[in-house]
Amino acid sequence: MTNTQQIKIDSAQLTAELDALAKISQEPAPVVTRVVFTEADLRARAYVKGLCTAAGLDVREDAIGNTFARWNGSDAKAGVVGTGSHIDAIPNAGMYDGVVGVLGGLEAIRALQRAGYKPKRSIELLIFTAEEPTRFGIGCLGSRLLAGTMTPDAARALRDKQELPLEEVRTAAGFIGELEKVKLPAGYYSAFVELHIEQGPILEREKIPLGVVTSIAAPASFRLWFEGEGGHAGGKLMPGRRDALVAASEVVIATETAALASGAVDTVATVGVCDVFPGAVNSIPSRVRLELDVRDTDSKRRDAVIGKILAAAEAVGKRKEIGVKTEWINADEPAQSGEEIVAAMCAACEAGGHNYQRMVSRAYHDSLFMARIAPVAMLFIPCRGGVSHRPDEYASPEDIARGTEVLARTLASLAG
Ligand code: HGY
Ligand code: MN
Ligand code: MN
Repeated sequence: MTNTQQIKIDSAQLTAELDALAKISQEPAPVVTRVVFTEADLRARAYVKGLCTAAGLDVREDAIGNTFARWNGSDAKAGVVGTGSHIDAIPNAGMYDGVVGVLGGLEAIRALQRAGYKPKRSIELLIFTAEEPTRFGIGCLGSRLLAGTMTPDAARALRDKQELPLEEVRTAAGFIGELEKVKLPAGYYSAFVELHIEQGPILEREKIPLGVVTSIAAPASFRLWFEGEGGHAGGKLMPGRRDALVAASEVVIATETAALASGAVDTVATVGVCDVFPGAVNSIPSRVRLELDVRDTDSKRRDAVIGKILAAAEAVGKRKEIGVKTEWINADEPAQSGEEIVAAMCAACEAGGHNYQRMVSRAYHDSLFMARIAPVAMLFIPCRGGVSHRPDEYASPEDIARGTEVLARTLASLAG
């Protein structure tokens, strides 16, 4: 293992690169919006690829835009050690979510190069396409295809909010080739580690600078459509109205009630989208589309909560004569981190004299799908107030440098 004294993180360079990437956004600073395959996303990809090339890494992209920057090891036949995350950002987001794992991963590699470390196993930095569900409605599109948990046909069926098919959007963005070639062969990676901000309050509250993630909660999301009658807000009297939004509102309340009643703190449920049609103040809502996100570290408990939500939707539909339709988006299993990767990460924290704690990830990440094809672990750093997916998301240069240093040591121990 590399002498830890030699691993020096260039925090000023890393901070400058984080700031430069943050400026590549569809919205003016401090807001970061970088939706997949938009012009801003492509500029951001070009910027990071330029940094990888400057570091002497071999860069390639697959048909969905997953980007691989490889530091060749001496044993070309051995399984590769992967690290990385995403650079796409939801609307009105911050500058650290995902990006810390990509630029921190690159700086970890550069720090190892500066320390004279020579990997046996190749080390590969990944930028996953579309970790966020913003454009195509499902998260982790790139890592799902790469891990083979989503079929190319299922991906080809996806359309964005403007009804543009994925195939049209990805090829227009310059990503051609067959989606069938995205899935990696078994054993391609011997390990995958992802550095990420916690997106929660625990590390900051407990004043612990690092979190070693032992499991990633299981996300599920689905749409509920409510079809009522609509009509004139003045002329139609209250009795006999079939107001789709009133029915949907009962289900929104039932969603929170079901999550709170699950008996576990790990159960969370959110109605993040509510589209009302026709959306005129003087017109009774005739159609409502809800999008729901339900998660838990235990998928059975999660599914029991979803069952209660669907039962509430059916009941209100019957009572108010409102048509209710369910459209599934995803229901994934949780992921357990690989014991040997967790051990390497804990040893790397201890080698640097850094305090850490083992913890759960309640947000999902590309590691959730990389865990289907390789042993994984995530390394969390604190984010101020636990805030994320907002422009005031913040991680300090010290916390980022510490996480990057531990990532570098972890990569060095895994790559032999
Ligand atoms: O929603 C999530 O957990 C992730 O930030 N996309
Ligand atoms: Mn996110
Ligand atoms: Mn993320």
